[in-house]
Amino acid sequence: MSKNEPKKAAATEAGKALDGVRILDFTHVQSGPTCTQLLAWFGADVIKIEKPGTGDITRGQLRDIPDVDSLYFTMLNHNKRSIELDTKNPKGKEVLDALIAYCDVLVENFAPGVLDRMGLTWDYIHKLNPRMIVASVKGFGPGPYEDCKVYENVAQCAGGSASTTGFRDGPPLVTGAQIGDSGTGLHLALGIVAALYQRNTTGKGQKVLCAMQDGVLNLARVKLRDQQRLAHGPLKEYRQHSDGLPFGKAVPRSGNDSGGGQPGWILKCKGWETDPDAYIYFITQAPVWEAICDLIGEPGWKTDPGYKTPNARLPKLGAIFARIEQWTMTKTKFEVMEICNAVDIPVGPILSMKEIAEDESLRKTGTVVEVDHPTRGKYLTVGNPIKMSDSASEVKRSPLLGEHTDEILRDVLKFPEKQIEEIKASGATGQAKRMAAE
Ligand code: CAO
Repeated sequence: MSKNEPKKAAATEAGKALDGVRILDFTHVQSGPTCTQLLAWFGADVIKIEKPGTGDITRGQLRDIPDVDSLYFTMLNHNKRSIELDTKNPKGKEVLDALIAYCDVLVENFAPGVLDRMGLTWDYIHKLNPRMIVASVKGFGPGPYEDCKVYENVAQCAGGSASTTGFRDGPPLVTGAQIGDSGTGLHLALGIVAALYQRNTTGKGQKVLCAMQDGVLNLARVKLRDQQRLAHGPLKEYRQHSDGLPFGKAVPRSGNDSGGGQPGWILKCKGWETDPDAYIYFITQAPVWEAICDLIGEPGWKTDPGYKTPNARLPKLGAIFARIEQWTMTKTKFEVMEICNAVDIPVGPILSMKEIAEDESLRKTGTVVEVDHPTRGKYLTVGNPIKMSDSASEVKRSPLLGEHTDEILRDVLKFPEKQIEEIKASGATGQAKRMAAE
């Protein structure tokens, strides 16, 4: 086999897209772990290095059961192996170096400068393993903020999401979706896979950097589109326009306006007085305008020049959605879904997390998965949202802290017993906890 060829899949793990790829997972909290979890679901062998005794800080955060790994941790670290390793201990550093030589990709999301302080400069890593890809999440790219520590909501604010989210008369809002952390992890995973592909030709590793600000901005790109459109007149699809209010210099918060060219809004459905999620997103897509008129009992709007065309409707969107809402309020969100989809009107029921957790179809596709954990018991998680016909994702529980320390020293790095004893005696691996195989 030429050194440029990808490694062959291990016989026991045949059939996964990233079989044979070895990931040195030096990630913590959310952004990095979501990236390496995706790679693990595609078949990569992900070895997570954790500080002895405490491990990834999320193990102990937002705990719902005392002394049990939190859901925060378990839901971000499936299909990985865990080794406890103090990388500042000389013996720990010895193990780390061996892992760098063994792996294909090092993924990290430490604060800026941490890797260098550990002695892991690009030159150092590359000397040990010229094929190593070093993939990092940082809050900001090079520039005035490059040294800042960053969490999810900082990225949402700096990436243009918060200033454009919320209602125009209210403060900026962060979203429930973790676009800063999980969004950047997803971007990074793509960068890693692309770098692995390029390595097939070059034989060399490279650095892959995803700044959370950049990742959020990439997801908010339609708002930068609107910023430039503002120079040429009002944003006519924004409710602000139909309400007769002028625009300022920057893209405003647009409430529940649709981001595309098809106006939409969230409307009340039957039961909204007591159920906070009895709402539906309703899109007045131009090709189905006539069907909408028939459904809501306004057949005259099909031919009335004041309503017939999308441009004629734009200044009246508020009144039009109020009329549609009179109709949706007579039905449950699921009835509206059924009636509208039968005539191709795009609508979206506002699903609560409870409804999603109980959704049978999401369970069937493996998007919502029940996992068993030795100390927690059964819990629900989100499986791999990317489905591949030849690389099925099986969701395996997250590792206990240091569960695979011995296995990695002995079977992966193939250290002799004497060396293992010395490493353990030095305290570099803490007190390894091991569970019998389930
Ligand atoms: N052995 C020994 N030391 C270890 C270790 C190990 N196995 N693993 C980590 N450490 C040490 C590091 O060397 C570092 O120490 P120094 O600062 O003395 O060099 C320290 O632990 C952790 O560094 P940190 O600054 O990354 O951690 P923090 O909790 O202070 O900051 C965060 C957390 C997320 C703000 C920061 O890591 C960051 O900005 N990351 C980049 C952006 C990012 O990913 N944010 C998303 C987080 S999810 O919302």
